[in-house]
Amino acid sequence: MSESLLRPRSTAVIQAARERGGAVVALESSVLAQGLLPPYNREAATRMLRAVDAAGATPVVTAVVRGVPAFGLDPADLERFLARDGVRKVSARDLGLCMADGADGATTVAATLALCALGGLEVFATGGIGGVHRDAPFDESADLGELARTPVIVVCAGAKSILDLPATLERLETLGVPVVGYGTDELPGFFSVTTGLRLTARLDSAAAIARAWRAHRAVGRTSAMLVVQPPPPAHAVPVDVVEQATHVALESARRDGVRGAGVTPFLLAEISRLTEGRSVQANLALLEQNARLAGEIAVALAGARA
Ligand code: PSU
Ligand code: MN
Repeated sequence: MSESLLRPRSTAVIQAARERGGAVVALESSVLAQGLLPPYNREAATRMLRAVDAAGATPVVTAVVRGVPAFGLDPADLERFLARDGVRKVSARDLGLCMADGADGATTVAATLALCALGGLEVFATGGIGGVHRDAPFDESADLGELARTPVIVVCAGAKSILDLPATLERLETLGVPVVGYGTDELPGFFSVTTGLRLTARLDSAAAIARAWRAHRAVGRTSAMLVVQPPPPAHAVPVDVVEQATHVALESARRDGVRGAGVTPFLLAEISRLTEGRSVQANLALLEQNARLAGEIAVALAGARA
């Protein structure tokens, strides 16, 4: 890693975490600055940070802070990101541009993976990854390409339900990204528990995931490994409710001509409105649960290294 590229505090955060046994979990910031509206984005940050910590690992939110890649946000920086005040949505391709402009950038899954590679982080928790969009198969999230080339365990609730999930699963296979169900044999539906899409791998403990990860790396694989778990059933939204809202939201996006990086935040906000906030409660619950599992996996990996 080129240490000089990072804020001094970031280097210190990673160093301190390594000294505590190396159990570190990266968290993205686009879900905070673009994916969820206030006050829910603050709740998401608090719940995820606590969950990683409670599992015995160190959480680090990745971002570009005033042009500098950062691992861990100072309280004042976090406030700016939560206020969504001039904070860009930064994918992997935007990192250099955001840095050169000295701007604040909230990192998507793709950009967070790029920063994980830079900082040597191996475990990352998010909500749902991007993937192949419905009715627009040429609109494929840059998350997929980065997952194909970045060796990081990504804990999520599958791909966001606004996407073409069968196509996304096929692309992950083509790209050589293993998809492992944690306590499930099927791909979760992000806001909902089931999709009916069968997975080819299932592991039921953090230790088993850590073992599979070490083997994946030992055999020279440089792709990510997706670990998927459904949202907690108490907060999940029934598939038909999500689908109905998604159809309406997609129609609005088409009508308003929403394009590019704006599509995902627009659809998530519309679905939240249409489900009267149920999707947001599911999103918060699954983010927390994913952060906890990522913390457990990071602890299992660190234990094996010690
Ligand atoms: N997970 C959530 N909410 C989000 C996201 C993930 O629960 O808003 C973000 C992630 O940062 C992901 C991005 O990388 O949505 C996908 O955006 P796009 O489809 O434009 O690549
Ligand atoms: Mn896109």
